[in-house]
Amino acid sequence: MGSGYDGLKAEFVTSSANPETFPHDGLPEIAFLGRSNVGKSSLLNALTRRKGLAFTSNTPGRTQTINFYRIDDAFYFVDLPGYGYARVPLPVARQWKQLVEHYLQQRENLKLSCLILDTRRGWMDPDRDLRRWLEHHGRPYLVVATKTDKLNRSESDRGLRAIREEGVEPLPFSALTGRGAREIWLAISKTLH
Ligand SMILES: Nc1nc2c(ncn2[C@@H]2O[C@H](COP(=O)(O)OP(=O)(O)OP(=O)(O)O)[C@@H](O)[C@H]2O)c(=O)[nH]1
Ligand SMILES: [Mg+2]
Repeated sequence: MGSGYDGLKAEFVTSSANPETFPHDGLPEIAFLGRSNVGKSSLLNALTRRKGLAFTSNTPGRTQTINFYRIDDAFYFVDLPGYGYARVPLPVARQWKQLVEHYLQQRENLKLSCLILDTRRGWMDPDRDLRRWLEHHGRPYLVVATKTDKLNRSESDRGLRAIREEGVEPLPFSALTGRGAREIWLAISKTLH
């Protein structure tokens, strides 16, 4: 799909609702996790500087499958469906849980999860559950506080402080301005090397 940012190659590989169709070339994976509509796909697009790579939308719960994007033929960005969208019918929610839990529990290639929070909202119960779950399963993660552009300086400081108060240092980010992309790349690179 061509190259762009610093010669970075980013290509959509597959959209999967079934572990049997996950890629099996063994490349390491970085997953993007968070509530529905929090900005997972936008983060992925901002990091690769490909606006239309991962599908973004105003309709929460748009991404229902696990989407794999191969970066530089070296690793995958994995866009996971969001949680906490109340209007998703129960069987769909169950299916989500099964699919995502399977991925997070079984996937050996998974090296790092980016747990994304909305800086305006901070930790919500499903985020806390997911964090506990990742810790319980010994999965490394980093916390990204997104949409900082929607807040002024003091509001965003307050939001970041509230996130920090629960014991993790968030990486502030904005898909709109690109704030924080460098720091997130740095954390990802450390994991991959
Ligand atoms: N202002 C601003 N808007 C953002 C930012 N990140 C995401 N958005 C907007 O928030 C909405 C949801 O973004 P997505 O990236 O589709 O969110 P998602 O987490 O992938 O959503 P699902 O796949 O439905 O779970 C879109 O309208 C984005 O344009 C950001 O940093 N700043
Ligand atoms: Mg999405």
